[in-house]
Amino acid sequence: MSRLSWTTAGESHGKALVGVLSGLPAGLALALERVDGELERRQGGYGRGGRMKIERDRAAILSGVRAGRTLGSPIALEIVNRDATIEALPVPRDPRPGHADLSGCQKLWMRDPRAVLERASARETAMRVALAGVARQLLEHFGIEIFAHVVELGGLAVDEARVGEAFAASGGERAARRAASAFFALDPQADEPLRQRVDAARQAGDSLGGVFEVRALGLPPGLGSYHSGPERLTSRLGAALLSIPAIKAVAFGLGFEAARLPGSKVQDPIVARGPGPWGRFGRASNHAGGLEGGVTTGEPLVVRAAMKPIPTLRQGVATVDFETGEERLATYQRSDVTSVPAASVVGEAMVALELAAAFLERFSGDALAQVEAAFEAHREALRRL
Ligand code: EPS
Repeated sequence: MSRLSWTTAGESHGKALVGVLSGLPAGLALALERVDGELERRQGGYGRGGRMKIERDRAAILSGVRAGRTLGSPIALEIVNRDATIEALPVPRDPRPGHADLSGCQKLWMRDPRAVLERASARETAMRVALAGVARQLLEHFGIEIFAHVVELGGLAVDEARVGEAFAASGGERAARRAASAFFALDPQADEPLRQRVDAARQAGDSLGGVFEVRALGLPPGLGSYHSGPERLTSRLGAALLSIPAIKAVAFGLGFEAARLPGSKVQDPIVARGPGPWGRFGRASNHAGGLEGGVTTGEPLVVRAAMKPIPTLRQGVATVDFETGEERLATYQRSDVTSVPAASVVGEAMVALELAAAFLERFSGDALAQVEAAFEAHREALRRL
């Protein structure tokens, strides 16, 4: 048995993206169409650009699965790139601000932005979504749902009352409401104004950022650790979300608002609720966002992430020509106006991968039945606590 770990390889316009996920127990039934469903979702959302009309992301499973069940061995996935033009694409002379073009060239001592941008591209997140599409099925087996939705785009926020409503509804209703939104939002009234805002930005040759929220429902208390800083789930999930390109801020629960309120308004009182799924203790509120001391409380995990606008602009952005040293506008080929809805799918994936790892650290086993036994023992111990 090994810890859950994963890695990806592949350039944006290379032959394929590949990924390996190691450490899942043997015997987990996988619905492979779920993986492609997530990939399709990541390609969608209003405001995407020309590249998404070319690609049709589908994951092929190369190893680790037999007759629809995990073998416990590493699972290798492949997504073939249709736009596999890396050898023919020019080397840009003008590094684009906001991407890793210049900082990457400075790192490599090369005037070759293509050597940098092919891997720095957010295309790589497709494979993360595929790997998480597998890993999250372990969490779902134990009744854990991970759900992301867009709460703000281009400065326009959705109605939080509608979000509350959707989380009070069933999982199916919640998913249907999000699927009906071109922005993957839970407020049906928000789509039209958001669409207008994106259209105006497109016309102006500009781009838009936004905020998404990821929630994890059904988490048992006691995942993660307070033993050391890096082991805290708060730092692990924060790092996981900040590893997504263009993510600039992450906030748990009340987030920055907690800094502005007195302590009496921030704590989550402990209450004796009678027997619940995790024993007789509960919380009267969830301002912490489901983590205390870097450990899950049994309340939903609630985390938000802010994405900056796409840095490639049709209206042009100032840069310097590598050859002549003259200031000019960066070359524009194509880009998205916004990819906040897609980023929310990636955020969901990153939270799933990190929570699946924490889950298997707490409830380890070579085979699913062993993980189930460890999980049941925890549930029973909490009942007696
Ligand atoms: C990206 C630039 C665009 C995006 C790409 C990320 O690609 P291209 O340079 O081919 O137009 O479409 O995103 C994806 C390909 C994807 O699958 O999300 C970038 O510079 O990060």
